Amino acid sequence: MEQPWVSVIMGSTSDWPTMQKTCEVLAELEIPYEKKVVSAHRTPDEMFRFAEGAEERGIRVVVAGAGGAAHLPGMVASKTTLPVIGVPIKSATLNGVDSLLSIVQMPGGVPVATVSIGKAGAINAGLLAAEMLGIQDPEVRERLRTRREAIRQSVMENGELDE
Ligand code: RP5
Repeated sequence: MEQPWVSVIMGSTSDWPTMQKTCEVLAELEIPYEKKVVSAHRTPDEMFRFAEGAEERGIRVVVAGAGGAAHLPGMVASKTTLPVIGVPIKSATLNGVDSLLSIVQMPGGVPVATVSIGKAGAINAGLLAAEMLGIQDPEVRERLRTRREAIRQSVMENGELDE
């Protein structure tokens, strides 16, 4: 199997419909990734093992999705100097504002790059991971440029509003 560059982790299988969007973007940009459930609350020892071993396994960026009291991205970030992108899952009770605040409010010293709540955030997490990898990989940069151009074209062709 191809060495994954990005590890997409999530606190629960219930996060998958959101985190799938990150994986779709990575697949589209031909970036090798792995995906797994790692829970800060339910599998804390496995979470630490994951975070401590990620760099040695060749992972370059971690995308972590979590909902509610969403400790996963911050806890993983505390055990690695790989960049960690946090995706706040849209929770049922507070619409993901709980997840957002839990992830974004890291104290100075241990960063988590936090994207927006839900599927838009998950898409942007995949793109942000690709942009990080693109710093050193011209092919990834080119694929990102092509994707942006397709978005521009789509707006140019379909953006006229009817009278
Ligand atoms: C978090 O608790 C997960 O990230 C998930 O968003 C939330 C609810 O998990 P389940 O009860 O659906 O497994 O740890």
